[in-house]
Amino acid sequence: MLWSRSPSCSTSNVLSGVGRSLIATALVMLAACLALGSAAVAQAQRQKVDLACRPTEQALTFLCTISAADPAGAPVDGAQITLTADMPSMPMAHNVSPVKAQPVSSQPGKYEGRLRLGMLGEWAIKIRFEAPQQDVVVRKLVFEKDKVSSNAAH
Ligand SMILES: [Cu+2]
Repeated sequence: MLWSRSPSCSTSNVLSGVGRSLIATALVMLAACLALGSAAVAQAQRQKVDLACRPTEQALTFLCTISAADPAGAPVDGAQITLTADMPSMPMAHNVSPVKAQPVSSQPGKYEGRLRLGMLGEWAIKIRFEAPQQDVVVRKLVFEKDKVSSNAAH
């Protein structure tokens, strides 16, 4: 019967030559679409992170405070945060020890850590969250002897 023969014929046609590469292309496009979709979701649900640093009595040592809020604006409790620092203008030149930020007592959603930088200037501070969800936020700040400011130009 024609009916019983046609499925195997069409399958081998699709899987051979041009047909196979079309399937591969379709799968790649499908994967790309799924990746874009999940990235958009992650963006929409992303927590809000602020960073402020100030000089301490110790030279080149700065106290950095992180404020973390969930997408609805509620303070993030129990966050595991590590701070690292690099100079954008001097890649790989410095090796600042990573610092675990500690919760600030009676200030929900606030964490702080002391960063010891190798020199003054513009640094990119990387705020890495291990919990409650994985996230990495980078903020550029200009560290001076007596103040720290954000560099809006960059
Ligand atoms: Cu430097």
